[in-house]
Amino acid sequence: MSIAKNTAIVKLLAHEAGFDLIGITIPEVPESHLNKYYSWLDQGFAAKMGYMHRNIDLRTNPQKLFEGVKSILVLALSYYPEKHPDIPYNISKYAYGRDYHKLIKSRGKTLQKQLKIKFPNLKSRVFVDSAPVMERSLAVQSGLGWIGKNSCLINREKGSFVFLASLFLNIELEPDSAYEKSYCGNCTKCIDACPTSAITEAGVDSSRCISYHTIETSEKIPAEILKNMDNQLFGCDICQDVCPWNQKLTAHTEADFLPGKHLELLNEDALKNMSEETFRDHFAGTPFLRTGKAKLLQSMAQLSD
Ligand code: B12
Ligand code: SF4
Ligand code: SF4
Repeated sequence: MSIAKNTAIVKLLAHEAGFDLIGITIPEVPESHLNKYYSWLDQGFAAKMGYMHRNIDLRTNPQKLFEGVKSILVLALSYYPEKHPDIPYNISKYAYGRDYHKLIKSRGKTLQKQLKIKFPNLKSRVFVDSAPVMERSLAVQSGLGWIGKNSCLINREKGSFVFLASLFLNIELEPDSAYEKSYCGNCTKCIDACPTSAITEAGVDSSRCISYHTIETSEKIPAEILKNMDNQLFGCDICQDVCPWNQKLTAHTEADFLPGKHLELLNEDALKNMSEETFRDHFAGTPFLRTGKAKLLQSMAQLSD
């Protein structure tokens, strides 16, 4: 079969597996993106996420992560919801429902199975978030959108409330053209709205980002950040909420991303009286599990002080 035909089949199967956006790129990270990454690290913008300094070789060289990779299928799934659930805290939209890694991994596996039927010699691997893969960079390379001033990948139809994933494949496919344009123009809404001035020309400074302080570290939220926070318990969507490209989006239809039962017990009283075991049972399969009860209670106490 021709490369063009194979490409069409792969894209069709990826759509059928339930992904909203699909692009293809070659397994190379452009130098301009690498330089962005290095300068981000050099400025200390990874804060205490030590893992961002590790496995640089794998991160910057997809061949080393998956030997024999010839094409990368970049996949995106919208999680834009209808409204914020009625709960006592502000939480990021991505935490309303079940942990997105699970749904995306399972869709990725379904896709792998379907592809294997069409291409018996296929070898492939799905990556979502946790592996040393430069997902936003790959998304730009595969034509899905541009990197906004808030650092997010923005697609003209789906906006930026999309998760990214990639499927590394050992077959040759026709790459899409990289996204060369930015549609941010003179807009600076995200920079102006960020309550902690975390958005810089060199990217987001994690040590100032509310998302980092409420999700990625068990340390207390520094007073200087806390004083600018508006009841944000878990993550931050401000720089995306204000973005003009996110104003007329259609809500997702994923049952997994609808507000879940776990939100009913996301309050100080309930958590205080909950054993670790009950916490793990109740928050199993949600993004709150990894953050843990102690950090959530600590943030709740800080927010109410
Ligand atoms: C570390 C990390 C964080 C850190 C640092 C964020 C940051 N901006 O770098 C913290 C904890 C703060 C964070 C927060 C959030 N994160 Co996060 N995070 C990551 C992770 C694991 C790595 C990102 C990274 O490498 N950062 C370093 C910077 C330098 O790289 P980069 O942002 O990817 O940008 C690269 C390219 O875009 C390119 N590039 C950037 N700008 C430009 C401009 C031009 C002109 C060019 C040519 C290239 C270019 O170069 C960069 C280096 O390659 C990725 C998953 C992954 N494996 O990639 C998820 C990821 C970026 N996060 C994601 C999400 C959803 C979030 C939050 C929205 C969660 C929340 N609501 O709280 C916030 C958003 C904050 C923000 N404005 O960025 C999604 C983003 C989806 C999207 N549409 O962009 C990802 C892709 C996870 C996923 N699989 O879906 N995150
Ligand atoms: S996620 Fe919040 S704190 Fe982080 S850069 Fe965006 S607006 Fe600023
Ligand atoms: S708010 Fe404006 S500057 Fe920021 S990402 Fe959106 S369009 Fe770009």
